[in-house]
Formats: sequence, structure tokens, C-alpha cells
Amino acid sequence: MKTRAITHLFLVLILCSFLFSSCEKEELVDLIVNGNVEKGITDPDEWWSVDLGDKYNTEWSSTEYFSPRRSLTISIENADSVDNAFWGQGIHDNIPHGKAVTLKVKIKAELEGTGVYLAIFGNDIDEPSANVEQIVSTQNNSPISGSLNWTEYSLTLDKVDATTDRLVVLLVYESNTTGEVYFDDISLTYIK
Ligand SMILES: [Ca+2]
Repeated sequence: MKTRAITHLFLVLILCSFLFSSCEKEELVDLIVNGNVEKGITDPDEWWSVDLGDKYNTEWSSTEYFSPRRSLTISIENADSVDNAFWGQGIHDNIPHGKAVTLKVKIKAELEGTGVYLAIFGNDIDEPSANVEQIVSTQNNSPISGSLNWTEYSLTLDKVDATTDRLVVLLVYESNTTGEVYFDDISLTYIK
């Protein structure tokens, strides 16, 4: 009888610890919309490209992709010494103040020269005229160039300021670079 009571107690303890650990489980939240860039009609939903000098090919590719059918691409044949080009997405809702946010991107590339970089901006207001309050990027400390076959790169902003009202992720093709790059399965996550 005593053995049975101990067995029951043991089972209850296991159940309690299981329930407790379930409650404690950290939830990873992704702030990016259309991160696999599959959704859209003529352009990928939520993503925009900027090519100020109209020098680059910035396209919603259906020839190369990591997840089912689409990726974001940028290419140029002759390196430009002045302008860059980039894909980006702004996050307006549920900004995780005080939390670390991590950008992850899968990259396929045949690049020569300076290459591409990832960046996260924090803006003080959710307007085009917003000041950039926070910036992190891989630009100077972790160059991304050469031949890559869907390699994952990541970048973390350690703490989103209490005053940050919008986050922007940028996938930038730098000046003084030639060749093509494809971006897919993009996420910006934080632990809830
Ligand atoms: Ca995709």
C-alpha cells in the first residue's frame, strides 16, 4: 500500500513538473510578414525594394528559392561605385520594447567585391520622416560576399529601445559589387 502511495506521489510530481515546464516554455515570435516571400501578385507582399539610381535588377525571383517558389534577388553586371540597392520591410505593430530581436536570412549568391549586408533599424516614430534611433548591421564586421549556397546569416539588436516605434529590416547590396544574390526565409524573432 505504501509503495502504491509513493508511486502515485511520484506520478503526480512528474505531471506537475511537466505542466510547470510547459507554462515556462519560451515562445519565439516572428515579426516579419511574408518571410518566405511566397505571397504577392506582381510584387512580394509587405516587401519593398529601393534602387535609387535605377541601376540594379531588383526582382521577385521565381528561378531561385529556398522555400517553395520565390525569393528576393538583386544583381548588377557592372559595379556601381556610388549607389546601393536593397530590399526591406517595416514592422509597425507589437514592437517588443526591451527585448532582443534577431534577423535571420538564407542567402544564395555569386558575388564579387564588397558584397551584401543585413541591417536592423529602430525608428522613433512610425513615419517616413522618422529618425533612426538604433542601427545594427553586418556591414563592417562580417562581410557577406563570394559564392554561397543558401547559407543562413543572422544579426541581433540586443535591446529594442522603449521609444522605438518602428523596426525596419534591410537586405542591402553594396556599391562596388557585381553578381547576383538571392534572399529567402527571412525572420525577425524575439522570445516572448
Ligand atoms: Ca521562398
